[in-house]
Amino acid sequence: MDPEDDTLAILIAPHPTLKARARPVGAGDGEQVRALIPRMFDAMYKAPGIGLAAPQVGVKLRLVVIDLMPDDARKPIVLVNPEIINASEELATREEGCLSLPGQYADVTRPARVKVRHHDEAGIRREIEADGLLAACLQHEIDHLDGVLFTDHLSVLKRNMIMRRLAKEMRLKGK
Ligand code: GNR
Ligand code: NI
Repeated sequence: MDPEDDTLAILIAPHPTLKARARPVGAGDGEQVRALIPRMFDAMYKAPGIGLAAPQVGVKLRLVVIDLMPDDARKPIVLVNPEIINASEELATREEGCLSLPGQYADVTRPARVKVRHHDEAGIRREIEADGLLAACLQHEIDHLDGVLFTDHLSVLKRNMIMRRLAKEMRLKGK
């Protein structure tokens, strides 16, 4: 709409970058990562969504931003090179959506609790232990870094149904 809008565009499936494995952020990536983080939060809040992985904005780096906005207050989390170091045997099922599959939702089953090791925006090594929505969101975002979408956790039948419906809806919207 606005030709001056510099909001990062979010890639929509099927796009090859969404299927690619992202590479770890390294020492030489500091400048790009520092510039990207506020723009990723901006695109995520505008969408709106609760998480965004760099490959969704066309950057094949292992970088994620998350904000569940508890009580409508911003609580931004930056994850550089996140790794799941523990996942519970207990599973949980919840409805997921994805900004790269707009308008599509399905129940996804994943480990109920995870422990994630990462670096923050200052390069400090951190760990998060999560359950509930945050656990699902962390796994969903780390999947993006490995070229995996929530539809890859569904049956072939459900996945094909969603992919066809998305293609049709994008065609109708003229996107
Ligand atoms: O906004 C999002 N909501 C969501 C809901 C349940 C599980 C995961 C998510 S992440 C998603 C934003 C997104 O696509 N991140 O990659
Ligand atoms: Ni997503």
